[in-house]
Amino acid sequence: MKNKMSIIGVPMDLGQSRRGVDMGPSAMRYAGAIEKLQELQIDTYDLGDIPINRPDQNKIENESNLKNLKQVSEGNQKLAEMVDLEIDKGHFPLILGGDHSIAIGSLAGISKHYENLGVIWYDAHGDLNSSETSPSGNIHGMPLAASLGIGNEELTNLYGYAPKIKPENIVIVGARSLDPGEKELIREKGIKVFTMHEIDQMGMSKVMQETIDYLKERTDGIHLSLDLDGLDPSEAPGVGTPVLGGMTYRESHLAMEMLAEADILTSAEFVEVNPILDDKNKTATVAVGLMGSLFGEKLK
Ligand code: B3U
Ligand code: MN
Ligand code: MN
Repeated sequence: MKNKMSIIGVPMDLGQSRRGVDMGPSAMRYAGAIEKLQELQIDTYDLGDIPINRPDQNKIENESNLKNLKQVSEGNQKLAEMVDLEIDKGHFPLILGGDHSIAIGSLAGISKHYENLGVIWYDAHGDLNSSETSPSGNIHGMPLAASLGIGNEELTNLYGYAPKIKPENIVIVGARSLDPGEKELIREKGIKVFTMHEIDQMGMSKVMQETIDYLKERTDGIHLSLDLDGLDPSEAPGVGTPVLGGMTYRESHLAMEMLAEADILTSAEFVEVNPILDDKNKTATVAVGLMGSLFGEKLK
């Protein structure tokens, strides 16, 4: 991994309906994210938080069923530009969310630099909905589909190109809440998914080894998109859409340690930490602990 890391906070809560996830970057900073990275002798460049515009409550700007489409795309455009620039400098981008809609901007900025960007989507959800299949109109349920070029054009064509990624370069880990349209897309595109069923049956070690081997041979860069709701709500309660039966704290640390050892990541993001719904900043603290394992705590 590159030793220079740029940290970008994205206080975005407009991709879903519960307020508070905009405080995710603050919560992870407060839990010691930057200090943790510095302890690991990483050269950190903290770029602060991207300004996110609020929707004007007096104006109905939305013509589609997608909530806050304009503000979500504006925020993501800024994020894409910033990520692109940091990679140009040779830095590893670490993005702190914010709801998962920000992955649209992250991937838009990152993917410019790779022919075959791999993505590990660590999440209870598939985030593969489009405006047609979404049950909620929440854009945080759409970033993976948008990055594949599926859905509303303002999202799919963000940063002026589409698609950002290819279906065969994606691995979803921890899924246990998939909508019918998402299941259909997974089947149609042949997306590799390790649901909780596979994790229970095979064990996390084998799941991660297969994920690493699969992506290593076909990609030229790998982004980790880690949604804290991938973990079980008993261990990460501060998330907007908790789903029972998730990956444990221990399984998650093992997954991060295996990624550190394989040394394959070129960018990462931690999203959906909501301190308002949390128990004494437990979820942000778990996120920072996972960053420790991901960036080599056990190897140093
Ligand atoms: N699949 C549902 C729920 C959801 C997606 N991502 C989260 N929740 N965090 C949807 O609204 O698209
Ligand atoms: Mn998600
Ligand atoms: Mn999720």
